[in-house]
Amino acid sequence: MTDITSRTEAALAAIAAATSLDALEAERLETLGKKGWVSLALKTLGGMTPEERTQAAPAIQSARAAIADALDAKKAALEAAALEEQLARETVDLTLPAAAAPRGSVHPVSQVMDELAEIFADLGFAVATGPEIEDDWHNFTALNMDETHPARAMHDTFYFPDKTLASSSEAVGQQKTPEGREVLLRTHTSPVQIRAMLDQGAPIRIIAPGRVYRSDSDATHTPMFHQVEGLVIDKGIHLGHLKWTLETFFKAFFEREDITLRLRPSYFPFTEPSVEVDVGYSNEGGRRVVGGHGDAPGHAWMELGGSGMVNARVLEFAGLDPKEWQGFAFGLGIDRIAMLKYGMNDLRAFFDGDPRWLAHYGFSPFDQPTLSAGVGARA
Ligand code: FA5
Repeated sequence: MTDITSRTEAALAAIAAATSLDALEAERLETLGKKGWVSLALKTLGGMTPEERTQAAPAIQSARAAIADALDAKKAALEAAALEEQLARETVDLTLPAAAAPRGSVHPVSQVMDELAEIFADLGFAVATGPEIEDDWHNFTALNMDETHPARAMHDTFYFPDKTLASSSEAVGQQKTPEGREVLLRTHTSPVQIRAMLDQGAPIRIIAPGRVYRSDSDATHTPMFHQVEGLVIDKGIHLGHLKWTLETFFKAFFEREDITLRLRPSYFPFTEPSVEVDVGYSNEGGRRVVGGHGDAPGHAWMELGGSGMVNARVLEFAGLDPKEWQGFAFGLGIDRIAMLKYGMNDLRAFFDGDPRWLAHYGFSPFDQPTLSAGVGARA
């Protein structure tokens, strides 16, 4: 009994003095291990008479419990101290300069979007956004394309099937908004015109860059691509304002003064009159280079987007009085103007995620476009 008490005290002192997990494990084996003295003492209980056992057992069991508790507590303390020490050793000094050059690069589409926003901000345009999952009212109806309008079919729209209506024998239904409008992926950025007019009223001066979707794929068409919408609503707005705005934008964007635009009569249900915007270019060493008059020798015209005066019916759909307010709108393909500025020839490579392509055509994250430093500056 005295022997057990003194051995327990010695074991508890050794546990308290242990300075490493290895020393603690040695003490565990010495006491509670298979051949440890506590385990051996417990085994002797089997050979005792019931009276002897009643007398001896409590001391051995309480020695085992005290040693086991002390081992657990010391183990937790040693582990916590080891973690503290590791955390102190592994601190990172964030004030040190980066050891390696930045690995990622900014995608040309993101760079061109920043360039657009910079140039249009200088012309007093704010950036507006709208949802990519749209409804057919904003994407078509309010833009003067009712349900039977042939232009709806031309947009190769992705609709959302309504799985809740589908059964094995039934055709899959169309997902609808609570107002009964069909849900779709927007086919152009023009629905942002409607949202901006309904939200802000007039006057308005916005651009709306973003992703759009059409079931379409070849070297100059991808199922997801980017457009930038422009919308100006004010009093006394006419086509001259549209032409000046586009010319000023393209001169700043391509960083050339000799940009010549041709406005070609066209048709969009949401603009009247409608014009397509062509720019003069020449071929230099197999590369299209913007600039000059498209009818000049060695030159041609290239289409960059659609535009026109906002149709009076669209103003009415968006709650504005066409007798009081007029406006112009345009929609440009961002990927196409990026191809033209930075010399890529296949649009599909934009979305392959190939690091070699990104390393070649991408931009440094530190190369922020600014008008003073040049919107197309490469680091
Ligand atoms: C439109 O989408 C009209 N919403 C533009 C508009 C806005 C007109 C405001 C008038 C007023 P369009 O379908 O032509 O128009 O597309 C405009 C531009 O998007 C095209 O000139 C082209 O540059 C680009 N584009 C069209 N389809 C694709 C595609 N699949 N892949 C890449 N770019 C495309």
